[in-house]
Amino acid sequence: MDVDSLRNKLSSLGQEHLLDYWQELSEEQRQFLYDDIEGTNIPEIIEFYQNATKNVKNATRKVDEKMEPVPPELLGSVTRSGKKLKDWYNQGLKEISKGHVGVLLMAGGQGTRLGVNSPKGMYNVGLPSQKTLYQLQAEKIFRVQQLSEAYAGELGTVPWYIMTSEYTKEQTKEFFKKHDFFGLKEENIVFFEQNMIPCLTFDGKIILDQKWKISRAPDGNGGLYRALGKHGILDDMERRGVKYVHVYGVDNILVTMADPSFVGFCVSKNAECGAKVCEKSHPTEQVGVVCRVDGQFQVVEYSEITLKTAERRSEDGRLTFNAGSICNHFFSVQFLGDVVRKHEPFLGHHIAKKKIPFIDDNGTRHTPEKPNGIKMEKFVFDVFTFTKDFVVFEVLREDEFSPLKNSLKAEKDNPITSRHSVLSLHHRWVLNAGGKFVDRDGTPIPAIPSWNSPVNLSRRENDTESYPVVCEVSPLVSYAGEGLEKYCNGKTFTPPVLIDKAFVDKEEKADD
Ligand code: UD2
Repeated sequence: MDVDSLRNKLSSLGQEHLLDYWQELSEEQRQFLYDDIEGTNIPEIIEFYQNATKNVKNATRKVDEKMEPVPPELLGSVTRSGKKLKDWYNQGLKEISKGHVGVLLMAGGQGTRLGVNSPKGMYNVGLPSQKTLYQLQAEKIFRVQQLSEAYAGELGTVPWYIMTSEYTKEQTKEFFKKHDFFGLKEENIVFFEQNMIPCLTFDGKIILDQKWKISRAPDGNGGLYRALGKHGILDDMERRGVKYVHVYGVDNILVTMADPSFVGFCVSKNAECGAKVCEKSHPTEQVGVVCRVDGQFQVVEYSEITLKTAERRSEDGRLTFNAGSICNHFFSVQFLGDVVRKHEPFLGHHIAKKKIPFIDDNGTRHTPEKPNGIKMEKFVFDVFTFTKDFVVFEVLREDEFSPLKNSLKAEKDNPITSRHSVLSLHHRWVLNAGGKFVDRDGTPIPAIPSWNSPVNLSRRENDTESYPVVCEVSPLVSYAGEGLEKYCNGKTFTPPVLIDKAFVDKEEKADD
């Protein structure tokens, strides 16, 4: 260890404080810190910081005047595209059966708002099946492969790429192993790790997490692109013949993996890049909107626009900027290749002010109560600006979007709302397949049950909340409500209902 030269180097970069506790460290800790610092490209971090702070200053000029909605010809919609929807769905199934479609899960986030120590994907929101988010996703992959085989006569594999970070890697991998990869083939699940970068004080000094360790955080979900190149993931996609990738966030319990309609729509439009959106529910809803700024596609965060712009309405009465981003994207592998090889270095970092544990001047570690520093993050959607071949696909929130962001302390996007979203959707599937529901005493449950009716209150079971109707359908039985008629038509169910493989096997046996 050449500590003197390290000290000089740090001093020239304004980061000499990293060695403040050197004298107090054990040999082992010294080696750790030495390697930690030497393994960090500090000039690059400083450049990221300078660019990111410059961007914040420039961003104070509101983007309002430059924003335009996405032109209608680039829009597909599950409610407004009529018969084309079926064609897109079938086209998507064909691509899947040819092995052209992969899914990519961004699971490197720290999940601080949910407040659990394990990766979010391991969370069980308390469905009757007790399945975790990871298991639900795995089973949807399994089922969509089956559907595409049934349609196109060929079984295509949908490889599952899972981006983890230092925070989620070990536990996620162990969890998959413990659950035998949820019935998928191990070789078709590819884990890779995103980069961690140092956390900084507001004036750009690297924070020490321990006297012998730099504080680090994942480099944002846009860290995906660097990681794809670094770990040979792009090569893996090319080797497998994957042409299109559906990229999604871990927390949306309603996510439709490799969604054939979305994939088919994007492919039919020759898009390099696509965003799935939900119509913004009201002007002040806190979601970013997909739009064009200076002619380039972009997601503009709600905090970046004025209320006047957020409230603007078009002639049809809908919000002008209504394409709410739901962290669900389509990319062609060719485009990902361009991003990884050419554009990635030009993606700027966003600054998030956070409470970052630190070592104070006396050498004591603190966890602050107010933000004391910044994490720098790239955003997955910032690559939209690099393409002209971009499309937007609008889906229904009640069918496809219910993110698990918060603990039960919050009213929205918490484990109960996630569970409720699944149960409500599956209840509708069964009704649409011709099923009926009655209470234990045989009283029919109305198709649109009221939340507080006595019928519902009697259904509380072990739950802390009542539901319209407790009804869950396993993804192994139905991916999006299809194929349920034979088990539901003309049948009467008494909640709680779980339509899973065991249920289906029993029904089929009874029919024989
Ligand atoms: C994300 C979207 C937002 C909206 C919202 C809907 C971004 C930057 N923002 O906001 O536009 O669509 O979701 O739910 O996409 N992640 C990583 N590595 C990281 C950070 C995050 O893999 O370093 C993953 C994280 O595990 C999650 C996804 O990216 O699966 C979204 O991250 P988030 O929950 O922090 O983003 P959020 O809710 O602020």
